[in-house]
Amino acid sequence: MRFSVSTTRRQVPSRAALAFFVVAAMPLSLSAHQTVDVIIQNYRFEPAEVRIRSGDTVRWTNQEKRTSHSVLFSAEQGGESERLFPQDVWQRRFEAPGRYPYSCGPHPEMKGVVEVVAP
Ligand SMILES: [Cu+2]
Repeated sequence: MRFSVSTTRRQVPSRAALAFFVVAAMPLSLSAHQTVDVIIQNYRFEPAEVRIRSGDTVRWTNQEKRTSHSVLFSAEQGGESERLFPQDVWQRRFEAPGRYPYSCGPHPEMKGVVEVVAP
């Protein structure tokens, strides 16, 4: 008895190779945007300066026991948040790269900066 064995090898990339190409082709812009926390406590923004990428969000949380604050940018850069009472949270997404200094409406001596860099 004779067997005739014929094997045809199709040139199909393996699953692993395909997965590699899919991952390698993903643009960096698909990476997830971040949310960065700033705590408000003892009449201070902490950290006072944050550096984020455009598209990221900054989230302020008032952790005072009884003092309310706000997050006040210049009118050209977005103006003021609502008043944040203890445990209130306010967040803002930043698109345009630049430097965004801010203060607290009721307490102008409280200062912070959001630095937004291109992704
Ligand atoms: Cu304040």
